[in-house]
Amino acid sequence: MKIESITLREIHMPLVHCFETSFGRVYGRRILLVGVEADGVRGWGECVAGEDPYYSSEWTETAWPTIKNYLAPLLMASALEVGRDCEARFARVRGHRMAKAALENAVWDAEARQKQLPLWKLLGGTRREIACGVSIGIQDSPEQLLQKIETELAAGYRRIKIKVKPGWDLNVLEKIRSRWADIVLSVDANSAYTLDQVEHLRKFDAFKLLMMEQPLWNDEIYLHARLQKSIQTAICLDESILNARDADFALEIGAARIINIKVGRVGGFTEAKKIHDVALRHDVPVWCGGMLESGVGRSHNIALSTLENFRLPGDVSASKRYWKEDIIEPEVEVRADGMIAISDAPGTGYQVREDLVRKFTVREETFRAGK
Ligand code: OSB
Ligand code: MG
Repeated sequence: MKIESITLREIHMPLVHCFETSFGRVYGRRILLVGVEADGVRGWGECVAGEDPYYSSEWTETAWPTIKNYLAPLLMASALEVGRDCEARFARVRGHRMAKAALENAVWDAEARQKQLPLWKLLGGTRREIACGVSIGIQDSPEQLLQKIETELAAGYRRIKIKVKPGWDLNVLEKIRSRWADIVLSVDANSAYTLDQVEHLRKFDAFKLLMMEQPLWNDEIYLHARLQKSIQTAICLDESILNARDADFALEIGAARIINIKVGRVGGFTEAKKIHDVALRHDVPVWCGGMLESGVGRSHNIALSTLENFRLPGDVSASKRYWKEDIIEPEVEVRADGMIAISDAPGTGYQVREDLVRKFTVREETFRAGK
């Protein structure tokens, strides 16, 4: 594949509901989309970096110049065989995984379209439907949270995950469990606790959670193993796992019993697949995390979730939970049984609505090979 040009765009999309984590609240997204042109086909990728450097050190404003000045020129320097080759091509650039993933995934997307294969098959997936959960942000009141949970359960979602932080944790879990004793329930702390709070974290065991996601520091694995020895609830690592070596280490020392794979956080489909394989070898389930993606990133998350070890419901939910109008057609729909049906169409099975992309674009730049 010879990449002839790469178009980088920033689009603005207001969220239907604001989303609050232990980092703060977001009302809308500034999303970078990339389009790669190769041998007459266009592949799409989404950079999942946030508006601020809170979830990770990358954010919208670091991704743009990293793609423009380093990654796009590397990608267009010479032809590559397949999407898998991007990782080696980008290796001299340290970090910037979300920027790398946007390009790498666009190349996989182009490769699937060129080969007239569904992306999920190209990735090695086998599932014909995937299970969906929802991630519910911190609300203004516990009553508001209960109302949201009720709505999502009625929509069929198979796992409820709530965001927690000190002061918004045991009190709300108490209320949720007294109303729904048996629903599949998780918490995500986004590093809101420290190991000094082990006694407090042990109290989560009473609520029969499917998992506790990223309780401690984002750059720490070992201390999660210490915590896991002291609590019954399964720890799931998100922020701490940046590559397959991290995953292998974490599982070997018992720092987690579950891994959340986000394709942006780990630098693209190639590394995501490696983490999937490492977890499978350890007989540890993985699930697909979300980053409030537009339909482009969402459709890639769906394709990835068809791999066999994605054994738990992902944070891959319907377009309408996030957007008044998503930029793909059809929009992502979740069936009443909480599943998404996987399409047999070539590529992602979703078409990018370029009219809407243009409408939402606030800046755009095209880079060409040899320039
Ligand atoms: O930690 O999983 C997270 C959103 C932004 C940043 C981090 C996280 C999240 C979510 C939302 O939980 C998942 C989604 O619905 O896309
Ligand atoms: Mg998380």
